[in-house]
Amino acid sequence: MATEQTFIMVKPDGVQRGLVGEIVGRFEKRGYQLVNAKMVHASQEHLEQHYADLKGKPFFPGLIKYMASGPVFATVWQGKDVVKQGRALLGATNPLASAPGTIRGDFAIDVGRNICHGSDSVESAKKEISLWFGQDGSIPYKRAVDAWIY
Ligand code: FUP
Repeated sequence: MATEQTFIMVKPDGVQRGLVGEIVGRFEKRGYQLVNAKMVHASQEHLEQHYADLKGKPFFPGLIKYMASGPVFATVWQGKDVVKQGRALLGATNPLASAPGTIRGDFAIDVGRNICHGSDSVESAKKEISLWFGQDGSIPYKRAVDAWIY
């Protein structure tokens, strides 16, 4: 069975709007396995590391300020093709380009308040899981339901 993992984060607006359960539920119902989760009020330095690739973009200072404005809900998900399928569940970065039925397409209208983050590749998932969870990247456990999902 595939053990691919991705990092999915409910951003401060998603937490404030009470969308944690909705977002976690969509991944669970699809069949993906939650293998780690925590609430974090991240520092600016930590967020600058997370978004290091975007340093220099005009929206970078505003992005860091928004992400540091309140707690986020950081999660690790596991399952077949979860990086690509996780991005599909989230929808396009700009909610106005996100199809209805996706998380952003159902709950957001502004790119600067797009509710959630998902790793864009297996490589960045590894980096992000390590940045947010350190050594304890995931808590492996057997699910009886996998016999029906796979
Ligand atoms: P994503 O891979 O979907 O997280 O998208 P990016 O890495 O391109 O952007 C990261 C975050 O920057 C987005 F989630 C929202 C924010 N952003 C803006 O605020 N304005 C933009 O024009 C582009 C991105």
